[in-house]
Amino acid sequence: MLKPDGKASSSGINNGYAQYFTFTFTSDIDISAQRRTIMAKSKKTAKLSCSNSESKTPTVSDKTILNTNYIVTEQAESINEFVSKMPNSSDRLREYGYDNAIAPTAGYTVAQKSSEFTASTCSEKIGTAKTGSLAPLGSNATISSLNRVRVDATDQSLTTNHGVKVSDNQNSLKVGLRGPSLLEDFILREKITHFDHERIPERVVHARGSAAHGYFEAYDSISKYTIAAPFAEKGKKTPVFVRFSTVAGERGSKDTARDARGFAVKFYTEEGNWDLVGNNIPVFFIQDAMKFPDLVHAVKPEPHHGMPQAASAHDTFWDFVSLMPESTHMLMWIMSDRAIPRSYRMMQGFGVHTFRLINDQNQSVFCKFHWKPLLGTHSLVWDEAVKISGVDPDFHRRDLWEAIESGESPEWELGLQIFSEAQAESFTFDVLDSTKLIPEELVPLIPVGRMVLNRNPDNFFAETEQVAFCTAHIIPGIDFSNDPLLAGRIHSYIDTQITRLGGPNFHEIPINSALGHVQNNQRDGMHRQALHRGRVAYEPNSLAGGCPFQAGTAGFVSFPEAFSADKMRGKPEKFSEHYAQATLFYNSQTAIEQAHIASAFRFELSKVEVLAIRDRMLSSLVNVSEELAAEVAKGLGMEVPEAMPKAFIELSQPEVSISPSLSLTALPGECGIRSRQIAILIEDGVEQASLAELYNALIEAGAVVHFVGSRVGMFEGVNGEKIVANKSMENSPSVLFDALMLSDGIKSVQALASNVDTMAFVKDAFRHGKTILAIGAAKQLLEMAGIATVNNSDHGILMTTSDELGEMTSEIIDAIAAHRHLSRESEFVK
Ligand code: HDE
Repeated sequence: MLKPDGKASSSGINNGYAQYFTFTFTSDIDISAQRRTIMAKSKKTAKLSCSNSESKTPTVSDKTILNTNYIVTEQAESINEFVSKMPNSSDRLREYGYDNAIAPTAGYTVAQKSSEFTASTCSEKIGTAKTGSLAPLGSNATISSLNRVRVDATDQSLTTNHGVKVSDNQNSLKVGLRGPSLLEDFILREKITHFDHERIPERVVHARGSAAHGYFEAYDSISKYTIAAPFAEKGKKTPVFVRFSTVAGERGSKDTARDARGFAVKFYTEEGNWDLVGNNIPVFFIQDAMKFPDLVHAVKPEPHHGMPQAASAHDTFWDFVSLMPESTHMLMWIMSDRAIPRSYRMMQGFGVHTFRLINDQNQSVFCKFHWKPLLGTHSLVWDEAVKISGVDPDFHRRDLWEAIESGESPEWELGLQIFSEAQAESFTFDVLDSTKLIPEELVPLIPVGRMVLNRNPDNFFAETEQVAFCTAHIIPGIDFSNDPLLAGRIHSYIDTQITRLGGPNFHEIPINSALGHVQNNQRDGMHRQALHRGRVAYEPNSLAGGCPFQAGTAGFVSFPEAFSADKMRGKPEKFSEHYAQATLFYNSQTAIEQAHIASAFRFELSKVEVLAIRDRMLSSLVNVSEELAAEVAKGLGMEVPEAMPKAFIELSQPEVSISPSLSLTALPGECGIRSRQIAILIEDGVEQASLAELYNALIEAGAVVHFVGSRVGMFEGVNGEKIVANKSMENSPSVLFDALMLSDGIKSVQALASNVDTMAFVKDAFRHGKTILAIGAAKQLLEMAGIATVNNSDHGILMTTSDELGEMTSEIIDAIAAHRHLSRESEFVK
């Protein structure tokens, strides 16, 4: 304790207030009570010093202080009584042995009689507009709904960050109207300083992304397999936040790059946040986390010149993967149309790794997670993806945003592949190898619920950018497998957020905070928001009644997996087989999908400058399919090389040789043409009656219909009707639409025919396999584009007259719902 002269007493307490006093303690009061006494006295003194002159120093004989001392002494006795209810560390006595390890006991805790026992300060009941009043015991205001941080400026004036109203937001402070600006302009400086620091480091991978809120709804309880909260009962809804992303590109890169897509789901459960951080592809390039930095360095822009952006078509990527045969299976997926999705809403999602599910008997099964989109799985074609990246680099972001804004909530079904350890042992591949999938024919999917995304974020930065997914975020009922790739991820995500979000308190950023319950003894760090009450930040404690106490079996208990092995670096033998599933994938594709894979390899390898790398990659492809290798070699003007030597010659026969579910065509979707973007080309003189009929039929079927003109604005129908084009061929070329309708009207068709943009529009729509309808005179536009108008067996080329249009509407809708008519593509894909 400090004496008024500032010298420390033997008790060693120095709380900054004590120096105003000279007093002594009776020896039977413990240290905590002494501290409270000091603080209580200081409180009183503060009041005194406000109302009395500086020279009036209070003394022990002061009646008021004695009175305070009396109250606190009484309180100290209560605290002593409270603390003495934990006479020993009984928890510690129980924490040994196997039984406790698999079923830890809950921590010992003592109920509090009074809130004062655990207060930081005796003055906590003194409330101001800033301090507020005493928070309910056990509460944590940094969690719960985002409402606690929503900000709305309606009817509000401008202020600085510190709440000072800003009179003039146009001019900096100057000497006179033409004089120098002044350093004292704290308003200008605050504004510019904040602006200077607006950017945070982007994600090392998956920097480019878009996200939305929604919910997961369980079809039924699956308590037989897991106690995980989202699956607890039929109809249970769990809030989710989902971020889709590309992998290689930087934050401002194009959406339609050839790439895997991230599919990360944060479930806000009452048992804590569960992040299922997956991709739209069920396998990965590498088997061990040790290789991830190498992979990412290889695919990112080459370090000497920083090119190319958001593209794998360059030497370093193919150099690396051609030397890593384990990546071959993933390469097949990446070169397939899966890597150029039509929409985030039309992608499957996969947890990739094998996880464990744990039930209330502590029994475990293995599990793989699959998301299936209700809209079906659909992709762009490569030429279209390339063109979209110029016309609208935000194509996927816009698509997701606009669909949700218009009430078209995308939906996915969650399916689980559940299998036992014994089954896993029997497979020809290792379930801990992330370059392998489990064919659905081998372990079928069990549908367990659906996910609906129905709300866009309020603020891109605060939510989409600051959301921090971590594979380490799991909840009771779910556990990791020993996949060595997963192990690295469990470390990586938390680590990366510390840099990206500026410290260890990123869990307090509103989008990341849990909904239900967060209490622990972690403290401080950059940007800390929680204002912890009390002086206890350790466990065990008796001063806070043992709180927060360990939850025992009510908390997360790791599955007790038995091990007996040598410590070593290495891979299991089954990991050495790299080609069987690459072949399975290739053989399970339709002919057109196979042709696209060959084209993609051809394109990518044609961008590789070092011929030896092309050759090495071809030699690896020979092991997948000689036909594929030959097709790619032909496209590169090369000979097919010898097959790359395999690590293991003796292979067991794979369980499945064809898996239809691996083709995009396996999921055509259940939504018809809902949310499909349809262009109707118009010009002055358009035949308005049939146009209106078509428009109404398409809108009724749920499509989004746009009138597209040579320019935006008003056009006049053949009978003087007014039609507004909301898009022009210049600002919205054909690649942005799913189907093209060419309207009737001789004058309109002639105007379109004389416009160079029209032919580009029609030819691209044709080339990209889209449904094209020509009404009446518009048939001429097809002919001009070289599209057969007689004996055309293409189901996506439709012709009718204005009078007969009504009879064709269902055929039109079916043709658009087919997504693409790729049979016409044969002339382009080879
Ligand atoms: Fe990631 N990954 N990853 N990853 N990953 C990141 O975390 C990492 C892997 C995936 O929308 C980073 O917050 C390692 C597989 C998604 O915010 C980083 C390894 C799969 C997202 C990271 C992998 C993924 C990330 C970068 C190999 C599919 C975006 C920023 C051991 C199952 C999440 C960040 C979002 C993001 C590390 C492999 C999916 C650096 C070390 C396999 C969807 O922590």
